[in-house]
Amino acid sequence: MSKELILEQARQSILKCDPKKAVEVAKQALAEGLDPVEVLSEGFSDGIRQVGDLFGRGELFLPELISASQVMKEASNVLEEAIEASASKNKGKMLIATVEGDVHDIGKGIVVSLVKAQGIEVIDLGREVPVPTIIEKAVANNVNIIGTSALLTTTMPEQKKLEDVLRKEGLRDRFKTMVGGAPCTQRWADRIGADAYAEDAAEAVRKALALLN
Ligand code: B1M
Repeated sequence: MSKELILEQARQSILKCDPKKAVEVAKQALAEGLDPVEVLSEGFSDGIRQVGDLFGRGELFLPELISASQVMKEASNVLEEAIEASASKNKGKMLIATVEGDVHDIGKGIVVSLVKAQGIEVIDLGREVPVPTIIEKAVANNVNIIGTSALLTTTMPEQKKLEDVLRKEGLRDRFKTMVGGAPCTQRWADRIGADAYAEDAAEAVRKALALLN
């Protein structure tokens, strides 16, 4: 089957909320030797973004958004396993969390897989993680980079709070920080004083490697 057809089937499986098809397409993509990162970002992720647009325009409702994100998770699990299996040697340590009040963790999961595959050890704290917990775990695990993901305009301020608390506690120079998530921008990162912003998972890897250097 052609790559374009597989990518289109991946998109459609999300738009049609079909978990069986999504897992089947993910496995077929791997069997045909396609790049799992490309299948995730140009196939399934494109599908979930289209679902988000439909939801934003009121053409689709919350239960459908929830179902589509569950299908996305199932497909991601198959592909992320393949991405992580190709991981190389350890180049540093990064802690990643979705900020407090925010349950969106699909994109963070992709970032985690790609960063791990590049040989960076990742401590993934999951989602809805309060700033004090992020800092406590970063110190305890002596990480090099703290990365936070925020998908809601209402939770982005948590990324600023992290910078403020790190500064207040005299810990800011001990870590590099990276922010990401759909509403974030380089301008936001500059404004709050984060060391890096990444638009997608591939850029997150490039920026993390640069920060470690
Ligand atoms: Co929600 N949601 N959602 N949602 N959701 C958005 C974000 C929204 C834009 C949809 C819309 O209205 N069009 C909107 C936010 C509006 C805003 O803030 N201005 C929204 C809303 C409103 C909500 C609720 C409030 C809905 C409600 O309850 N009425 C609610 C909030 C709950 C909460 O968090 N407290 C809610 C809930 C949900 C679900 C639970 C149903 C589900 C999340 C499931 C999950 O993640 N486990 C969900 C989903 C799936 C979405 C959309 C459709 C898709 C998000 C996604 O997974 N994208 C989203 C619409 C959209 O983004 N267009 C939407 C695919 C993913 C691969 O991309 O996450 O951007 P992304 O990650 C990318 C980059 O951003 C970057 O790399 C990733 C991979 O390339 N990146 C990083 C991400 N983190 C990074 C960290 C880094 C570096 C890069 O360094 C550390």
